[in-house]
Amino acid sequence: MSDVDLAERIAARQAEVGVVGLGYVGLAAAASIAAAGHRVTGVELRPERVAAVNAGRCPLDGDEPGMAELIADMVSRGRLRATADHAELARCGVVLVCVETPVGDDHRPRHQALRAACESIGPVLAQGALVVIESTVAPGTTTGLVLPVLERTGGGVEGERFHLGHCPERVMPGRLLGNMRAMDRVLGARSTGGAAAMRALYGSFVAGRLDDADPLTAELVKTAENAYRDVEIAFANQLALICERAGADVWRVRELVNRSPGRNVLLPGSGVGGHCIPKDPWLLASVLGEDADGSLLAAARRLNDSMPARCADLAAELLQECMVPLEGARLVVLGFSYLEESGDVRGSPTAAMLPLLASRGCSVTVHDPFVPAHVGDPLEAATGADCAIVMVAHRAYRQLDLDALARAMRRPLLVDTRAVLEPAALARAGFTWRRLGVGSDLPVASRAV
Ligand code: SAJ
Repeated sequence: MSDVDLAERIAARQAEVGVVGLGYVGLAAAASIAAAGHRVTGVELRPERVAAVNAGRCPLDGDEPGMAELIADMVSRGRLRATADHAELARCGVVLVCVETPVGDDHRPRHQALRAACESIGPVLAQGALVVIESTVAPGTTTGLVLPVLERTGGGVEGERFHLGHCPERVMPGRLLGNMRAMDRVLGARSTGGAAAMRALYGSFVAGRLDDADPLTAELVKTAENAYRDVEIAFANQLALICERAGADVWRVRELVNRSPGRNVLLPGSGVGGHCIPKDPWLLASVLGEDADGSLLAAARRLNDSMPARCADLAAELLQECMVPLEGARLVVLGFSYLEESGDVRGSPTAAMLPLLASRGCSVTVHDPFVPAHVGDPLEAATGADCAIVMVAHRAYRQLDLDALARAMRRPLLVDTRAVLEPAALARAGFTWRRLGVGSDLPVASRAV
């Protein structure tokens, strides 16, 4: 298959597309590409996921607007099917790789799943097919790991036996299909033929900009955009810790800083969770080898990962100031997911904080309107509590009846790590409270309990 043929066949919807890995990214890609008129075969190791897709169901947790309907429609039209057999990729002119690329406890990239996928793809790959890595990988991985595995197992060199590219995904849980269609994409291709084929494919379902680059640039762009966000959040958290020590109010400080042109201090908070932001800075920093741990990126990661402990300390300090023994204190933690209005608990800062409270002898009740294990009436969860800790800026917490909350609790003490509750309303309801990033010797409406 010549380069031009492949691009033309893709544009004419005559090249079947394989998608390896039907997780958040792979499923959104498979459904979107099928919706653009291509035939798509998803390859997935988990049999229950293969069965769900072939039954026209969406196997993903959480609410993904339009996904279930689109999968059902594409499967019924015969444009999308799933299998566990990599051999079926032999029919495909394009193969997307959307497998997990985690980092270990040592913060080093774990590419086992990626390597295994490439080992399975190489032997069955059609002559001249395009392989695109969509997974977020450490810079240098596409050429340093994927290329040699595919050349060895495919029995030929890139540019002749197959084309290789990297097009990092930019999708967020809860907005998968919308992001898949709207977000700009970077086409990291190794050859002009590969670039033409990538542009033919992504141009068929992406409404955003398509920017040409090489694979290394594309890897750097993806890991850098998330590392940048992590450093921005770390700055906000660092400023919060400084304001606490200085006896100032970070929420007012950041508001005034952001009046300055070109400034945009993000929001301090209880920590940084999710699947992307905590991981991608380590993928980027891995380029530094032994120097990674001393990098700005590592410092930002350590600071953001220290925030759940700071939240536990705030509760301990407040209880101490109000002469409530920590041992045996009953706490209610409001928010378990990593992000407001979401049930996604990956990297939950609350999950990191709970053992720290337990080690101090506190008993804890957790509430979260989006996490099945913790749903219910927040007032019920707060019944008899000595202190409440707001960890996630869920809308439901902004709308809490604070008088009713104070009545339900044994003591009206509260820590607000996301500045979701108005101080005046807390004072009116008789609370004594601490806000993350606000010095404890600032005048507060009431300290007596
Ligand atoms: N967070 C803060 N303060 C902030 C912003 C976020 O503490 O000012 C915390 C959140 O509470 C959460 C974590 O950081 O625990 C991550 O939040 P996020 O808003 O970055 O949301 P994510 O994890 O879904 O990040 C995704 C990323 N998108 C992709 O990887 C395609 C990220 O690049 C986006 O910038 C982000 O969504 C977004 O803007 O929504």
